[in-house]
Amino acid sequence: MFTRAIVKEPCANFADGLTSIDLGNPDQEIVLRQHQAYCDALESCGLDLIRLGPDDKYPDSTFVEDTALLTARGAVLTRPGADSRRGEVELMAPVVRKYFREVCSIEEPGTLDAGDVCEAGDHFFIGISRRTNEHGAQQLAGWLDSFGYSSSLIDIRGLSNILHLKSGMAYLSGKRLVVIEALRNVPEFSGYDLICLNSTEEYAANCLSLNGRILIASGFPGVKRELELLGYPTISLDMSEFQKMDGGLSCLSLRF
Ligand code: CIR
Repeated sequence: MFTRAIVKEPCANFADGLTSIDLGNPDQEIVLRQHQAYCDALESCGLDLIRLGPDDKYPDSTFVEDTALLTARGAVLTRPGADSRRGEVELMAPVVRKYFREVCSIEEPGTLDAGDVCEAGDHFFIGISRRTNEHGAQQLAGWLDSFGYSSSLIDIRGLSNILHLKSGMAYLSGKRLVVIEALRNVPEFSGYDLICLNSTEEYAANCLSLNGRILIASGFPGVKRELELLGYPTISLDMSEFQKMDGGLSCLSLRF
């Protein structure tokens, strides 16, 4: 069960953040409205929110997920792959230390964005991407091992359509994963039950399983139907403005 989540309000210059997609500029008023709806959804799943104020120094800082990995047995502060985001970790560190006794860090030359880390029960999939390098992934695997978790590394550098591993997959429950087509044949997923999304619904792969419900991006009826047929109640959220900045549902919070 998750009981808390850290969220951070989008700053006024959110539109100056990093992006690789050409979907236009986010509209700040809608950004704030969508962020509030996201916070409401977390609360409706039973989470108490730790709300951090906006920080104009870091336009991408509302994507808090990338700054830390929070597990039931300890936390790891990351070292984001993008220079413009590295300072976000310093701001997050005291918040994480307040709630976790065991706090480790990814150190140079490692880089790691926690958007590349997918927790699946006691196992973690770690993506090696444009942001997370092999040093960072190996350091994290070591920390997870010291916490008693297993992990496997998945190289996604050849996949141009996803920024992070979790842009293309999510863990639901038991042995069930949602994946995009390009990840269907990943050997590390053998033994898992895969829900494979068709190419028009790939953005919805970044869904979020929270205390028995699944938050999904709205506008993807196929995934919604499939999840509901499998017995998962869903909550749909409009994520249009975050998608413009390469962000998804998981990126906007740190759950623990
Ligand atoms: C970035 O490029 O770093 C941000 N604009 C988006 C980060 C999305 N985070 C995530 O998928 N965990």
